[in-house]
Amino acid sequence: MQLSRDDLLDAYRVMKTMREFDERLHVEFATGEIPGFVHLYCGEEASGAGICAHLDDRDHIASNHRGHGHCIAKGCDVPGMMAEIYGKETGLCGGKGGSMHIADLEKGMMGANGIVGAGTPLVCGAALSAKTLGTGGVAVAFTGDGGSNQGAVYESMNLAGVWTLPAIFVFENNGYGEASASSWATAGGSIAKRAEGFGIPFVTVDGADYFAVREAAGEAVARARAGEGPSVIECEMRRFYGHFEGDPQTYRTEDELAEVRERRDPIPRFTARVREAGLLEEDDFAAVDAEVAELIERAVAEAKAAKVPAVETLADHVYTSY
Ligand SMILES: Cc1ncc(C[n+]2csc(CCOP(=O)(O)OP(=O)(O)O)c2C)c(N)n1
Ligand SMILES: [Mg+2]
Repeated sequence: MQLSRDDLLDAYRVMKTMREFDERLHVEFATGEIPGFVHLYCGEEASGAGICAHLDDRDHIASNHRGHGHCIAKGCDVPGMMAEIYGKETGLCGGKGGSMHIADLEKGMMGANGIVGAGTPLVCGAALSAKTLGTGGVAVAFTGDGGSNQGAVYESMNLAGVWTLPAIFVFENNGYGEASASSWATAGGSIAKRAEGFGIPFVTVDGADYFAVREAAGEAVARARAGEGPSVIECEMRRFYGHFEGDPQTYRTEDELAEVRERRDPIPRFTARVREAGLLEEDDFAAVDAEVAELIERAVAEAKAAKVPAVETLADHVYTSY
């Protein structure tokens, strides 16, 4: 796979933005100023970035409760996301959705989702629409290892197989569903291999390796755009933090946490490869770092300064009539 300088800079910018966004939330959430729950994507960046690198405005994604990274990869406005998480009226959903319901339909981001496994049926809808209208679009569902055991996921995979939909089911296997180890909770030992029963091509990749994810996603997207139907990609990775902010992580040892940061961090693995190949210089990384730092600083300052939604708007946007 030969990537241009711009591709590499974009990849680094997206992963770094995801990382800094959630690292900052880790700090800000602890102050008590942010309502609701947040689930951080730190350590998982290569998956969302590598998959969405192939997507454009025709394409849709559906995310889960750990959705900040997916939103950023699909081009959602970062200050708008931050304001949404702070519950402010300037947020992408007017401050009424919060972390687990960030959506931006204009960007093809159909929403983070607090209902585990619920993104997959939405993706079948988007894929059916793309196929019917002939837009060439594809739709991608991001689901966790825990979510992979939801019935709706298999109904969706069956439907996508039956209708040859341009749908891609990405399973982000970070080793745990809340505190349950996926090795314990996954019958048969492989999430990806379950696709075989539906006649869907599948692959398992190192989800901390941006290049591996990007390559697998390229094949799946090409297949979908060519009218050859759905694919399954399982990305093996680890999250750096707890299930949610505040999780004491009694089910993980200190050694495991240290090992994860040392060996499974997708960002230094990406920069090392790119440096070795002489494709980007220190100054290039530093320029992106400065740009991202400025963006996150501005996003937090604007979110804090913004107003909460007016009481009179309480019932607005809650129901839709079609
Ligand atoms: C239908 C449903 N069941 C249970 C929950 C509670 N819940 C929230 S996140 C989660 C674990 C999800 O694990 P996984 O899919 O592996 O995603 P991860 O948190 O590891 O990214 C559970 C059980 C829920 N939100 N929705
Ligand atoms: Mg998980």
